[in-house]
Amino acid sequence: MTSASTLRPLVAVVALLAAGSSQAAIQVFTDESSFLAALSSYATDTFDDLMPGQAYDGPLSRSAGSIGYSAWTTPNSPTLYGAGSSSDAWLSSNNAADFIVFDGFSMPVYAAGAYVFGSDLFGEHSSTGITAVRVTNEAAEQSVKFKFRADTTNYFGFLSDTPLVSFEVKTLYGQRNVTWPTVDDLTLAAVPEPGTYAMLLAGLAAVGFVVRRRKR
Ligand SMILES: [Ca+2]
Repeated sequence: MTSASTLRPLVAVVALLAAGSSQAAIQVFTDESSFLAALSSYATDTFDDLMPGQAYDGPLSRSAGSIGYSAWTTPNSPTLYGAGSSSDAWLSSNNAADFIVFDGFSMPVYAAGAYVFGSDLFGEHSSTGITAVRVTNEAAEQSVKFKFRADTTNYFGFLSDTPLVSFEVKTLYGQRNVTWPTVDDLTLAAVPEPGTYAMLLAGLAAVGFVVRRRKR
C-alpha cells in the first residue's frame, strides 16, 4: 500500500518531464518576412558572387555575415553550379538528384531559412517538381517540409531551441521534368531567440547564485 502511494507521484513527474522535452522542437516558417520578424539578428548569403552557368568544385567555404559555413552536394556529384542571372545569382547542384547541404557552421546557429526552388539544365527557373528541405538540430530533431511547385517564392525558415547541425535541400521530379535543387538568400542566425535566451539567463542566474554563496 505505502510503496504504491510513493510510486505514483514519481510516475507523474516522469510524465511531466517527457511532455516538457517534447516541446523542445523546431519552429517552421513558410514566408521570409515572418521568419525574419522572429529573429533579433541575422545575416544573409545572397549567392550573388556566383557566375550563372559556372561549375564550382565543392565543398564551398562560404559565409553569411560573420557566420562561416560549408555548402556541398551529395551523393552523386561534388560539383555545385551557379544559376539565376548576373544580377541575382542562385546556388544549384550539378546533378539534379543530389542534395545541397549547408553545415559546418563556425558558431552555433539557431535559425536557418532560404528560398528553395527548381532550375533547369541552364540554371533558369523551372517550377516543375517538388522542393523538399530537411533541417537537423543538435538534439537530433528533424523537420522536413515540402512544396509541391518549385516556385521562386517558396520559402522555408526554421527556428530551433538547440543549435542546428544541417540544412539540406532536394527536388523530386518525374523522368520528363528534371529539376535541379536551387537556393537563394540563405539566412542564418547565431543569436538564440528570447525563449532560448530566457533559459540561458536562468542558467546564468543559478551559476551567479552559487558563486555568491561561495564568497561568503
Ligand atoms: Ca541571389
